Amino acid sequence: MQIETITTKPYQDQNPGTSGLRKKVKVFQQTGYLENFVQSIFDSLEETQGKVLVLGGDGRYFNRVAIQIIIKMAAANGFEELIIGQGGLLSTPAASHIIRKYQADGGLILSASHNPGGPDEDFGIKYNVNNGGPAPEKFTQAVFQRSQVIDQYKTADIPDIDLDNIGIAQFEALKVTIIDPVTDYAELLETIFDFKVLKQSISSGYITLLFDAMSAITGPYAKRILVDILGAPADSVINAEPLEDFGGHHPDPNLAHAHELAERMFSDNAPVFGAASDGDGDRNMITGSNIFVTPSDSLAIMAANAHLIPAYKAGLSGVARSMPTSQAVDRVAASYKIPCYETPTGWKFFGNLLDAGKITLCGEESFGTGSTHVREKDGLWAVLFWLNLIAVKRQTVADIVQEHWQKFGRDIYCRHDYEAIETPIANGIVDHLRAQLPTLPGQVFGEYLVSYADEFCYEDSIDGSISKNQGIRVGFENGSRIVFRLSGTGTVGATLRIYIERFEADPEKHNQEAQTALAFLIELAEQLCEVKQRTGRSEPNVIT
Ligand code: G16
Repeated sequence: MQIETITTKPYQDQNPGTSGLRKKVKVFQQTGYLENFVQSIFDSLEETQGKVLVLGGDGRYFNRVAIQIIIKMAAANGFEELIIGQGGLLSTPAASHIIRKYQADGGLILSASHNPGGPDEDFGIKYNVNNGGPAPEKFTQAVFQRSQVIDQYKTADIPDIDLDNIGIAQFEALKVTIIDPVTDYAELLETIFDFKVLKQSISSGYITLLFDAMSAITGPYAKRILVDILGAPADSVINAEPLEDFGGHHPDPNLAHAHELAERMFSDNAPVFGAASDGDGDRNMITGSNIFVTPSDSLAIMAANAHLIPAYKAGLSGVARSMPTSQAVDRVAASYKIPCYETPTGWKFFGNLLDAGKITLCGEESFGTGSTHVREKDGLWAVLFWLNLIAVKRQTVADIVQEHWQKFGRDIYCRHDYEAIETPIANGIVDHLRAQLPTLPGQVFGEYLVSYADEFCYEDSIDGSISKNQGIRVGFENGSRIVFRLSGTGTVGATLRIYIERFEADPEKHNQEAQTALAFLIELAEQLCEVKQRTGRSEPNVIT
């Protein structure tokens, strides 16, 4: 094979965010843009010669084009084998599993997750390391630095690969293996959950369910696992065909974007269980008949009941949550006397704790939960976890939630997002908050006494690495919190996220609507950051 070295000019904006590089498709289509970033990744690896790389994406627009480019570059950079999902498809958790199962050296996952897809929308790419998880910050920073000075990339003159047929092709030293994207992952889930009980509960009609794949990657996975293997009726999975533009929707599993599911779940004849996943299959939204379970509560409930799931019956070594996630799981950990870790936003921060066996379960407010089984959050895993709980507890989703609140109290929680703010305005908001940090402690707002105000800085207990500026926290003496952060996953301007929580021990007050129960803290948060004055907005774009 002939290898060409192409001269290129660096782009200055290839700084990976919370989860890889996410930009508009048109940005990725610029001459050499994708190639520069991929070569920067390859250049930042210790070795590419003779290595094995997993490759796949969520099927969004530009996925197939990008895969062909990457195959040629991988060949030129000396990789020995590429393992690619049929059609170029792999969900993020499946990619993580395949890296681990086949002991690959790493993987490139092509996705912009829950961001919309299409020629005018978003694309993304990230590198996962050999534990199956997202590369740590040290690596992503090295890639960014390399991308700022890169002046050439390598590509090989091999023909486009047929991505649609399972099998092995050899191009001189490069082996290209096209695999079924679902089989390995489905087998993994079968080792975790009680498929016999699940089949019985579904076939007997005890569990009725609805899964919204949001025209994204989980369609084929959900059809195989929920319908073909577990026996749910075919119409239990909606929007099951992955589309390059997700049918024009945001593949974001929340009540606003999964509206078809939401309408069915909040109707008179709602199924027992409803869920949705996102573009690349790592997020999950859990609902039951006429109830929505917040991701923070879902994590806490999973932790409290994990011993009922076959893979976790020996108990959990520990749990972790991202800093802005509610403290509900902390209460479970305290009650079970297991450690609870608080990490910055970004799944990559859980990797070391999972690898070291310090935690078994972890999760985030951003609709992500996962465990030691892979090194990514996992949407369908969370769905099966809940189905397994319903099947063995013989309770509805609402009853499971109520029982949990009775036992542990309720952390009433919400997040307000102000999207696409002009970057200087968003930075001004953060600077304004930062300036108040020294004087906030000791101040009283209504019944809330500020006990601390700081900027979250994380020291990884395994490798000692330090991550600064991970969000501004205002904590109150009664355990309530307000957290402010700028998102690291948006592609237009800046997104301000405001996270608000308050603990309610009194069961009489557990069924309050969150926005009402948190109204005082929401207003206080808005005043502290001056978001409305500074942006001219009257309300957030999304409330979750
Ligand atoms: C990614 C990360 C998550 C993070 C989420 C939101 O998820 O993997 O850890 O919580 O982004 O991040 P941010 O608040 O910075 O936008 P995904 O599903 O988008 O890959």
